[in-house]
Amino acid sequence: TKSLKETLQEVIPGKQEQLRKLKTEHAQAVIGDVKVENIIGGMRGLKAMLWEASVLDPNEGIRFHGLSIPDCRKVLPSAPGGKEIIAESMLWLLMTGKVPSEAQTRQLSRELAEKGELPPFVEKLVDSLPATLHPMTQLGIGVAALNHDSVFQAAYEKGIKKSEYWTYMLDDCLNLIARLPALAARIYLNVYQPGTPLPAINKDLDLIGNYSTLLGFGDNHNLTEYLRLYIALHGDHEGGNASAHTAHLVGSTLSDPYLSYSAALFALAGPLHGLANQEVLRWQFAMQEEIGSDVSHEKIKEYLWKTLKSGQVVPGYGHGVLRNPDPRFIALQEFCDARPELHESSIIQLVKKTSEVAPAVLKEHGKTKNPYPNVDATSGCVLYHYGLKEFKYYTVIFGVSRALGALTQLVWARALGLPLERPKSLSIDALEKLIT
Ligand code: CMX
Repeated sequence: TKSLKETLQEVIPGKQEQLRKLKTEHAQAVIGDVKVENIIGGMRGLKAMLWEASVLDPNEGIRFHGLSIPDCRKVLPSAPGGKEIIAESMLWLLMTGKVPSEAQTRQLSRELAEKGELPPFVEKLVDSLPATLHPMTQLGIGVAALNHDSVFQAAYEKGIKKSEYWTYMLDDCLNLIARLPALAARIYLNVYQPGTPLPAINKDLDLIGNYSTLLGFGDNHNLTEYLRLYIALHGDHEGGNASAHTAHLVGSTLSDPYLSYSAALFALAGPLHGLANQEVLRWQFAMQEEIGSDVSHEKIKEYLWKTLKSGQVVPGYGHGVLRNPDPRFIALQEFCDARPELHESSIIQLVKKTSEVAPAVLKEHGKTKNPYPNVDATSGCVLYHYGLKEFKYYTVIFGVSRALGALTQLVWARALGLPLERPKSLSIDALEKLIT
């Protein structure tokens, strides 16, 4: 059975050659214009980044190396006794472009479990943080501190060839992914169940099986399966989203993966990005409190208008690229539809009913280019139903997941020798001069 590193070693030369050809034969090819609206509009739509693992089509949604979410759910190995995609099989696909065998998936699970313990000084550091500090801030601090053991940084200091960068990057990336469950679970217990000891990592479990166990939900098979799916689906969403882009930008300075991903987490912690899943639950519960138990489409509509008229965004709706319902939203809805116990959940039903009403209201409101739900509209309510009720923690789970894609790209960026990212900025005066 070939390991992830061995498989990458085989795949990388072909990609390097593909890129070399592109550079030598087509470096001057024009693939788009830069408009003033791109510069003042958050670079929306500007094709300006290389990102290998996934491409987002505005209408169809995400594809990971060409595979749609339904394709992935069919072909990617799950955990023993489970049905959903797991982080390891998604990571393997993102990294190599290939579907791993069952044996390769298990081997990667074991490798990650063996690397999963936190250094004692990071445990102490995280334990010293106040429980009132937002869990995302705690996660970013913990991830940054893990750079103490960066093999890339140590090797760079000794002096290594550019062609070797990616191997050290890969070691760091796998170490970081392996340690995220223990770090994220420690934060959860410190904040919500102080004094509860963290169980040891089980070497026979997959990464998210362990995460669920460390959180205290090891016996909750439904939640564990949901976490597996959630984390696999949130793994990558091409390169331009704020968290992935941040990791890429910081990594382009040859900052190690810990520092790069820590920065990415602080981008994910914004309410227009990853924090939206926390916001959705807060907002849906406020809606439930206001409209009471008699939940009708009409009452939801009134509440939506109230939110919009007060100048706030409707969390969980709209997207920078997507122009249709998010296939990740659809996959999580399908997860709910397939489980009768979830049909009884008032919060899951409220989220579903809201998704039936909100697109028409947002269309009438007329501002957003995409009136449909994104993944954050539904990701939290299932966690809530299955007992993980602390919604300030939800973005941490997103943070455990997004490492899969953002760190994959760091490995590839170094394997492909991508340079320091440094776009040109202009002042308003300079922009005006260019126009006239
Ligand atoms: N509710 C109300 N207004 C919205 C809206 C929503 N859900 N989505 C977009 N708009 C508004 C924008 O605020 C903007 O208003 P202004 O012209 O006054 O600035 C206008 O519609 C046009 O925005 P857009 O081009 O359609 O969307 P953007 O690419 O600028 O922003 C996003 C995308 C996600 C930030 C935005 O849709 C939003 O704020 N959604 C709610 C928060 C959310 O769910 N974020 C999670 C996204 C997924 C993720 O990253 O996790």
